[in-house]
Amino acid sequence: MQRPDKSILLFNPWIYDFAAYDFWSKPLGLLQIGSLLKMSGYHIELIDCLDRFHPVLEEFPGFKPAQFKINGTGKFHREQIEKPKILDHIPRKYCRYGLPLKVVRHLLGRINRTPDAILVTSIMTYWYPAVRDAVYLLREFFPGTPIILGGIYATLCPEHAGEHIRPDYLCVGQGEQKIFDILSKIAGKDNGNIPDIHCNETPYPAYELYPNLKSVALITSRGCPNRCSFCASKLLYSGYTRRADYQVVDEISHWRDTKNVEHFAFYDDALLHNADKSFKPLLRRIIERNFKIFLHTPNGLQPRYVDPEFAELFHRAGGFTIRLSFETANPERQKHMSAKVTCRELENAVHCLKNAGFSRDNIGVYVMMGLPDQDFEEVTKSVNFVLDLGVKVNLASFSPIPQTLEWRRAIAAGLWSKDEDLLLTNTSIYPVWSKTFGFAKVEEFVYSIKEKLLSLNDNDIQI
Ligand code: B12
Ligand code: SF4
Repeated sequence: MQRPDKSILLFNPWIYDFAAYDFWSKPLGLLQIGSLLKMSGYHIELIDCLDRFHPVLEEFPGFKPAQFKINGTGKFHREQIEKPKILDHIPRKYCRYGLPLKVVRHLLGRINRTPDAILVTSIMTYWYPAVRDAVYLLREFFPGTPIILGGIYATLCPEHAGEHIRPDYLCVGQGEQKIFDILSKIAGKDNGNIPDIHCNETPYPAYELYPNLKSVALITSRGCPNRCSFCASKLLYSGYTRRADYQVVDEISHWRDTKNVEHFAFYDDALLHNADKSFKPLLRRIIERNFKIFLHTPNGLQPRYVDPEFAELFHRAGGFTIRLSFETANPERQKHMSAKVTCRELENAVHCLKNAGFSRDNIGVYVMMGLPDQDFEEVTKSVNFVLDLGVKVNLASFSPIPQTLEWRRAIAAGLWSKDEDLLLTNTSIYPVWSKTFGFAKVEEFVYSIKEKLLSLNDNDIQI
């Protein structure tokens, strides 16, 4: 049954932060839900405040669609905004990253049909003020239209989201089924034709809604079999499921052919889990199709599963940017944090990747800093260990995500409290370390590392 009389607006809010950079960012969950709704007959529109390439920018003097970097990443537009009071002590600019406010107002004003419902997504928990402002704005333009909030923040902190965002409906967890229940409630009747979302024929995320699509975020699997102490993966999805290879390859082919997309970023939590039966066959299919594309793995790969066969297949398939999850060179911490990696395994992974043809510039290793009982020396040692392997370091600052093991540890150690404002979990302010050593001292340390990395021509530091 077609329902073109019913219209839905998908909305991806801005980022409010001290820093943000576009690593092929896409609101994948929102786009998946959008495509299911489209398949079931709704008219769908999208405003993605993080779309750097929106042609509407050309209509505004002084703004231009972003420049395109060779690897598909780049800077967001940004406007300085008032810092929330609780972050007043941080001597840095706080900004709205993404499309300028007046451009978003213009896009909203251009919608000539009041939506029947608005779907808003949310990503980092500490970006909630941007979600709140987006909801205010949407209410100003479409008073009376129900607003449904979902996503990672909504799932990890539902009470907080209910209180601070006040959506009309809140979706906690996976949204594919729940959205139809919510829309039924709104319509006051059974929604009828819910598409079969268990089969492997789920529609591709609604990327066709982007007027100028440069990169696509893909997932081949959902969930993670590991249980790292700092990670929220299990809280977001406790199972582990995979898509069929052919479906992923067909999706790549579809966006390559219809939208000329060359950059594909995998958003999987555990891309290499059971790789012999999953990701390797997928790479073989990609190689057979000879797509001429660039593949990126911004989420760290587990070094243990990087073997010569994977490295070679990935290189031949178009592998371009690789991130490896290491976190620390401290063997004790490796054991109790995740038991997912050892120093030897990282060495081996780097060796395989270099042998397959990947250069230093393509390989980045995540080193974590700011954990509750971690000191500067451990981080320095870990950074040096990675640099000695001749690859790049990506510093990742620890954020105590509510309900994770590391969050509990921080509370038990008296370094954190249950009721801490989510804004203080922002990675840019080194949440736990700032409390232990003071922000200024931590920043000094981080800058010393940054300078060291820059002196090695490392221009891709993520902090
Ligand atoms: C891909 C990813 C990234 C990408 C970018 C993601 C993006 N969109 O911009 C990269 C690699 C760049 C990244 C970076 C970081 N990330 Co990250 N990332 C993820 C990851 C693995 C997947 C997110 C995703 O897209 N999933 C797939 C989609 C399909 O799922 P989904 O969005 O949840 O959507 C479903 C539901 O939520 C719901 N839904 C979603 N929206 C809506 C809307 C409505 C209306 C409804 C009804 C339903 C609904 O339905 C969808 C389908 O079922 C998550 C972990 C995870 N498992 O989610 C971490 C995660 C979000 N990242 C996290 C962190 C900490 C980071 C970093 C800060 C790490 C660091 N220290 O440097 C950085 C910084 C980010 C930044 N400044 O941009 C944390 C979040 C912590 C927090 N406090 O919120 C997570 C949860 C991982 C973790 N450690 O536990 N990340
Ligand atoms: S391997 Fe990655 S996704 Fe899985 S639990 Fe550890 S950090 Fe989270």
